[in-house]
Amino acid sequence: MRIDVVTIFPQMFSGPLDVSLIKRARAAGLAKINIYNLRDFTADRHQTVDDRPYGGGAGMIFKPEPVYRAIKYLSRNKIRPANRRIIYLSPQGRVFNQSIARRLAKYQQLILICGHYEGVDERVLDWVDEEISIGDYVLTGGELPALVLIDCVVRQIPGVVAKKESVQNDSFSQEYLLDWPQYTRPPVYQGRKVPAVLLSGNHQKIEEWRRQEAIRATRKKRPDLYRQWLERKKKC
Ligand code: 9WO
Repeated sequence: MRIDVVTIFPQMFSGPLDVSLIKRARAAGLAKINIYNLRDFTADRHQTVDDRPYGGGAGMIFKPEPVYRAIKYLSRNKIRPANRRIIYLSPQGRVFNQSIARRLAKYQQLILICGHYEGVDERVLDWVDEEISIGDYVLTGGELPALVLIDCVVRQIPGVVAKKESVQNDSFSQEYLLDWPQYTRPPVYQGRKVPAVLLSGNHQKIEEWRRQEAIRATRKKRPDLYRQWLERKKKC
């Protein structure tokens, strides 16, 4: 998979994409992530990316031309349009979740457009396949949401997370349950004991305990998810 990011702050991407799992996925060639500066797609001497909105009001918005040139440039490859997704990160988008991540992981190329200031000229959305939000809050730009999306999508690419079961066992992956409580050594810390079942060596008992605890945690911490889980269970 290839992920191309268009931003006016490329610096924001060095660091998060150069550590841990994402770093390994890139080194292994499983995820080819490239960051492009929107200013490189301008045609004027001052590399202007923004302008004042018609109708007045505070602030600036992205001009359409540089964004169009960036999209055109990044679409100049052998990938069929059906295998490419152009995404704009904004609070107006569909709220991101694990199933969107799983769907996006199947594309050959993602082009992520990061807005800034007060947004983009509405005509930019004509070239965008989907608008995605990572939650109901406003940030200074689409860069952090792009990083969230990349992190989540890349670990869905086969081979990125070492054990196949690790990705499948995650919260949300199979059936919208939260993680079960986890413990490591020491067996007693500050008077708090690790549940005996986990030390028992009885793997069937451990599996049953984990599932019950996952259900309990979901009901307590995320009643909204618990209701969804109950609904899905009824159907099966
Ligand atoms: C700022 C602003 C100021 C005055 C009047 C209207 C305004 N709209 C905005 C605004 O929404 N700015 C956005 C900043 C434009 C797109 C990039 N920015 C952004 C993306 N902020 N938050 C996101 C975002 C993206 C995905 N998920 C959550 C938040």
